[in-house]
Formats: sequence, structure tokens, C-alpha cells
Amino acid sequence: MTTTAHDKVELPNPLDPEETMSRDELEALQLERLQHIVAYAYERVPMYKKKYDEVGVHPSDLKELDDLRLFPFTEKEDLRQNYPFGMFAVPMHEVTRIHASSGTTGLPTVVGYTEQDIEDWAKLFARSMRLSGVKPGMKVHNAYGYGLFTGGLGAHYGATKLGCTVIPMSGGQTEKQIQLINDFEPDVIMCTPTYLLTIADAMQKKGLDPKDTSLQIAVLGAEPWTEEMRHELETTMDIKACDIYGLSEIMGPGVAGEDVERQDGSHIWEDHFRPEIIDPFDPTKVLGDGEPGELVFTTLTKQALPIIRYRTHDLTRLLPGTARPAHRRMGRITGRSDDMIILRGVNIFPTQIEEIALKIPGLSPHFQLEITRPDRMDQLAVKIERRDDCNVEDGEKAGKELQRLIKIHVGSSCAIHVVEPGSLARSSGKLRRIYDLRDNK
Ligand code: DLL
Repeated sequence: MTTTAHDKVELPNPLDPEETMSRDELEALQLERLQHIVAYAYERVPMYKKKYDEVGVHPSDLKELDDLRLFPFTEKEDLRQNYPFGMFAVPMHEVTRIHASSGTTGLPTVVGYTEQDIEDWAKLFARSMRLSGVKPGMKVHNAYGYGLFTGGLGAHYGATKLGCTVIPMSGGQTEKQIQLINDFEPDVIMCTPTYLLTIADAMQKKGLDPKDTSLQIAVLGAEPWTEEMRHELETTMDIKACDIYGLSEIMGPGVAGEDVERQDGSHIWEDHFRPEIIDPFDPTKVLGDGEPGELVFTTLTKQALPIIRYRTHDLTRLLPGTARPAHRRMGRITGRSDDMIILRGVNIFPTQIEEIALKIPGLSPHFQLEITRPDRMDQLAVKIERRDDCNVEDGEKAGKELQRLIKIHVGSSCAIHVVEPGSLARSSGKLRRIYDLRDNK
């Protein structure tokens, strides 16, 4: 049989040695790296020296992994106060890349990378993709936004490192996305879960069945999403959808990635990041594995921007490793503590509404939450689209059911407005779910 240039061949795809280490070996490596990075940050970044001197803690106090809790946290505010480059630990000529995340308020958060940092990032993104079933030689449609956002270039370098063919589409231009998916026949798509929903929705509007594409795997992240959303995307598109997690301050996407077979949460690459879970209301309390709280990260190898004990404000818990036994997994992010709606004393996250709504036939995953304060009392309204095949009357019934289930499971009364299919804003990246319309919040 003759092979043509386009035939697929099985390419080598070995694991990194750190992926198969024992937990003891990994912890020994973590301690060695942690001792180095804390001393490195103290010597090179004035903010760390000041903070540690103020509370009387010194890098030499770090004798075992648990001693990390002696050191103060780093907050987004620290990066802002040192805007733009005040927390860089290397001279600018060693910084080969700068990214920034657009803060919703105020200054962007600026992050920098040395050549080695970029190399490590690509390796960890490639490792995450491999765990999610992506193989060298596959075609990857990259619809994360390129530019200052870490999604596009992070995914691009990772896919290149794994040995894939990258289609650098970036976010937006949904019509063009559909055309290229049809014509280039990629195996993998990478974007936010809500943007994949937008693409699938737009395909259906054009009379195309999203199940008929060449896509087999989606590597999705950058925003919270639920098992119900995974089910929705997998059944609508006939694909496997895996999670990828990361944040700019710590590296970008690829801090953690998910196994395609088990789909049981993302493995944190603990040879490069040391995670902790703290009580967000009493941050001095470091919680045990399995307990829900706020995720805190320390970078173990970053050269340009070492970050010690960064408060992510992401709420989750740590679980034992499975596909990569030494590396712990994180549970699904239920939300960010700063994304939490507190309605008359009850905490509400958009993921809770997503989880409930997607279980009700007739309701779509397209919804937004509006908070108003009509008579000095906060009110929540859920605007949600009914599905195309659900009529107005059944949509109203489904809305009543949503209201009832939110009351039972979340504990809050809210108004429900079931709206026409296609009437709410669609995502082209990270979707905004919450609209706070109160005058003085
Ligand atoms: O969103 C990096 C990224 C790009 C991750 C592409 C995955 C894929 P930032 O813009 O700095 O970086 O936003 C980081 O997004 O603290 C979480 O709140 C949220 N986030 C990221 N990934 C996930 C995920 C990128 N898989 C913030 N599940 C984080 C839930 C996520 N939330």
C-alpha cells in the first residue's frame, strides 16, 4: 500500500519523567524547588523582601513543605501596586514575552516570561493536551483569543510542542470558524466552553449538524463550567470535552489538565506548582485534601515572575491523583469568590444555575443573571432562552420548574424570564453571566 503525504502515522508521544514519579519523589522535588524559589523571590523582588521582613519570616525557615504556610500571601493587588514590571525577578533583556489580563476594574495585571518559562509553559500545555487524548500529528483549531490574553499563544505553543498542526484562528468571527472547521477538518478544538456552545449553535442555525464535523476532542477552559455543560457539548457535537485550567499570574493555561478516559477533574502539574486550599474567610487556615475552599498557588520554577502563595479566589478542592497518581486533581471550580452573588444572605454562583437549568428539558444553556434593587431589597432575575424545539407555553412551564428547583437547591427566590431562542448575547471568549444593575452596590 502506498502512503500519501496526508496519511496519518502514529508518532512517538512519550510521557515526561515527572508525570510518572512517585508522590515521595515529587514531594522531594517540590521541597527542593520551593526552597530555591522562595529564596530567589526574596533576593530579587523587593516586594517579597519587604513582606517577609515585616512579618519576620525568612526563606531559611522553609524546612519542610508545610512551612510554606508561614509566608504571607500574594494578591492581585500586589501586582497592581508594582505595575507594570515591578515584580519581575530578571532584567528586562531576559524577558522574552509579556502578557496581561484585562482587569474588570483598573490596571491590567502584567506578567512576564523568560525563554525557559515559555519552554516550560509549552511543555505543560502539551502535557495537558496529551492527557486529554490529543496526539502528535492531529490538527488543532485554536479558537482561544490571541494577543495579551494567555489563552491563544499558550495553546498555540503547547500544541506545537506536542507535534500538532495548529490552525491559529483566535476567537470571534464565528462564521469563519465554521467554514474552517468544515474545510480544514481539524481533530481538536480549543476554546472556552461557552464559545464552543456559540459555534455549535451557529452551525445549527445554518442547517449543519454539529455532530458531523471532523472534531473528536475539545480542550476547554478559561471559565467555570459544569458536568451538565460537558454533557450538553459532548452530545450536541459528538466529541469528548476535557477541562484545562490556568491563570495568567501563575503561568497561563496548562497549570492543570484532564484525562480523557476518566474525565474526573484536572491534574495539577505539581512538579511546577504547589497548590494549597485555604479557608477564604479565615486565610490563616490551610485546609486538608478534599475540603472545599480557595485555591492558592506557588510557582516552583518560574524565572521572570516567581509567585509565592497567590490567592486565586477560585473555589474548589484538592483530590488524589488518578491518571497521574502523584499529581493531585482539582475538583470543578464552583466559581470565584468575587463572582459570588450574595442575595439576602444566600451565596449564589452561576454554575449552580447552569447545573439546574440544563437538567430541565426545554431550557437552553444560554442564560444570564441580573441583580437589581427595586425597593431597597436585592432581587435576582434569571433570563434564560428556551430551546428551539420548545414552544412558549412549555417554556413558561420549564421556567416555573427552574424557579422551584433554585428555591430548593440554592435556597433563594428569584424571578425567571424565559426568552426567545437567540435573544441573549453570545460568548466569543469568557462569557459574562452576571449583570449587576444595582445603583450603589
Ligand atoms: O483564563 C487562562 C486560560 C486560558 C485557562 C485558556 C484555560 C484555557 P486568566 O484570564 O488570567 O487566564 O483567567 C484566570 O479564569 O482564575 C479562573 O477563575 C478561570 N478559569 C481558567 N480556567 C478555568 C477552568 C486564563 N478550567 C481565571 N475552569 C482563573 C474554571 C477557569 N475556571
